[in-house]
Amino acid sequence: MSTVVSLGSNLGDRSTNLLVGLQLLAAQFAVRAVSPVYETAPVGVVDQPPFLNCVAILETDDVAEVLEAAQRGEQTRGRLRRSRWGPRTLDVDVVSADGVVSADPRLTLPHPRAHDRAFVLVPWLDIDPDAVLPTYGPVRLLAERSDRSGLQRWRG
Ligand code: A4P
Ligand code: MG
Repeated sequence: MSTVVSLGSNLGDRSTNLLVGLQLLAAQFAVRAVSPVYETAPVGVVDQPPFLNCVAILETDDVAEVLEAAQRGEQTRGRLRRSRWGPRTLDVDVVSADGVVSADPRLTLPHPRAHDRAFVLVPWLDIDPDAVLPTYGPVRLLAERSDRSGLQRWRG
């Protein structure tokens, strides 16, 4: 099954954090696509440094394994869970897995906040222009409706 993951970092060496997160996922799953990296204004808790964000599409038989790998990746980058939505070295969220819809609190699918987050929708659209978010609809429409003002392509 095709699984979409979102990576974000706003502490430390942000681009290395994303790269290491991607490498850990690539060691376990076939990676179909990786989006460009965007620098994005923080959403939620706004008084924190800007993020680098990107999205990747992976192939897996078991989406729970992607969450486990994502959480291992977060630990590898020494993530400290200080506050919800607060600064982090690496956050890896599972955005969507084909048509799977699940309210399981350990792995809610699609991700409950992905549908209005430009930092997820815009890079996802870059690598899959026909993407659809189960329950919410075409990513192109969701991206158009989202607040894209805080996003810019990151040129390192
Ligand atoms: N969990 C349930 N469903 C999922 C899922 N689909 N993907 C559970 C990943 N995890 C999922 O996650 C808390 C629990 O959610 C885990 O135990 C997992 O089993 P967490 O990653 O430890 O906590 P968190 O990151 O603080 O919360 P969350 O919900 O991931 O935060 P958000 O909503 O992702 O917000 N602004 C910009 N510009 N860029 C960002 O990347 N990120 C956040 C984090 C806020 N603002 C941001 C960004
Ligand atoms: Mg998270």
